[in-house]
Amino acid sequence: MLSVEKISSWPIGRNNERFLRLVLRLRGGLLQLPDSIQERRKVNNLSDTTEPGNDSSQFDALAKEQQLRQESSEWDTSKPEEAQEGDIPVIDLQEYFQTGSDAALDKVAGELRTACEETGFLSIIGHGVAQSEIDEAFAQTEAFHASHLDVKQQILMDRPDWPVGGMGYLPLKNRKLPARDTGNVNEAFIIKIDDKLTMDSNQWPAPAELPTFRQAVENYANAMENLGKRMLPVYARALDMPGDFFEEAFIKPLYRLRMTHYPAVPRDPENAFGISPHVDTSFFTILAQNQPGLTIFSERRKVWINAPLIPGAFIVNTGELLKQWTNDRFLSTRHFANNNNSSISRYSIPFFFNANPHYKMTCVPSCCSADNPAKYQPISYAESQGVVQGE
Ligand SMILES: O=C(O)CCC(=O)C(=O)O
Ligand SMILES: [Fe+2]
Repeated sequence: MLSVEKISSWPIGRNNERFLRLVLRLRGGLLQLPDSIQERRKVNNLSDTTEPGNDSSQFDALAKEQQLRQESSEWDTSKPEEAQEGDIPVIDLQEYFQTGSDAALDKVAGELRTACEETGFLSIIGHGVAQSEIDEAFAQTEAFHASHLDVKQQILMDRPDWPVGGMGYLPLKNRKLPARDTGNVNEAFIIKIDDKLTMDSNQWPAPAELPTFRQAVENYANAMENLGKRMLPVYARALDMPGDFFEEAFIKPLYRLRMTHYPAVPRDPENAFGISPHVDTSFFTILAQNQPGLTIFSERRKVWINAPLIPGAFIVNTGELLKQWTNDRFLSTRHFANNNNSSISRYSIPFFFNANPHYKMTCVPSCCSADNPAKYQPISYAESQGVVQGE
């Protein structure tokens, strides 16, 4: 396991002063994140679209993150229970995807509405992504993490000589994504795409080491983007809106694909989590997992429940972006993960799907009224969740 000394020897600052500050904060067990919104925007490659007089300038993303972080430290996660039937609804998309019929759309939209209002998590089957493509993504995730540490360190996330932050290799016991006092006992490879960032903007491992990696990751990311877009009419109809309601916002969506390894280690004395309790900042997240290990909070039963593994299914959860867009109608549910199996590595591949970073979200009309006014001013992902990146 990596010590703070080891971490502090990495060249993660953009200049000496900033680097020193980071090391000092690390040693103090504080956030490993830039101080100001401006620095966070730079690291996350987001332009500052906040204009004087724009109401969204009043949204304080760092304050929101700190609030979420504070709340998460108060959650009692000590007694998770096994999930009961119906805790995480299973939605079959096959008929709608195959026929495209209005009746099939209405049926899945009704199921999705209930799931998003009551649970915030669901499983999808009949999604059309070939099992061979999912298996290949896991094989590549495993191969990447099995490669020598030097291969991974060459593409270290936020290294000073790579222009865009938040992509590449995130080491074990990282205190980022989400930022917490105890490091997250996972390592990850992350790509990020948006209206300006392409596959070439990302950091890739040397082809000599992993020759088929990049193509397989691109294929899987494209399959997820395609699936995400095909699901948008279901979300629109679930909110009593026309099927194409979200289309314009997702012409150039921002997404992140994260290939995570949870090593087989005993729960550590600091009580660190595989990934600490958090909510996602996404519109929605599509998660594939090879072993159980995800635990979510059931708002209905007010208990933490262990999510079962359904072979071939994806778990989908609403993030903060969609929660805010729907005036808090759709839940963004807290969750964490551990590797509960002490002898086998766990791998998971979440795909975080967001709108175009600069698309202004105005409260979905069916979610606000004179009696239920909009709680949030029109705001874009870049101005709000993009700075937080808490997933
Ligand atoms: O690995 C998992 O099951 C969940 C991962 C997760 O919550 C995340 O990366 O945001
Ligand atoms: Fe998450």
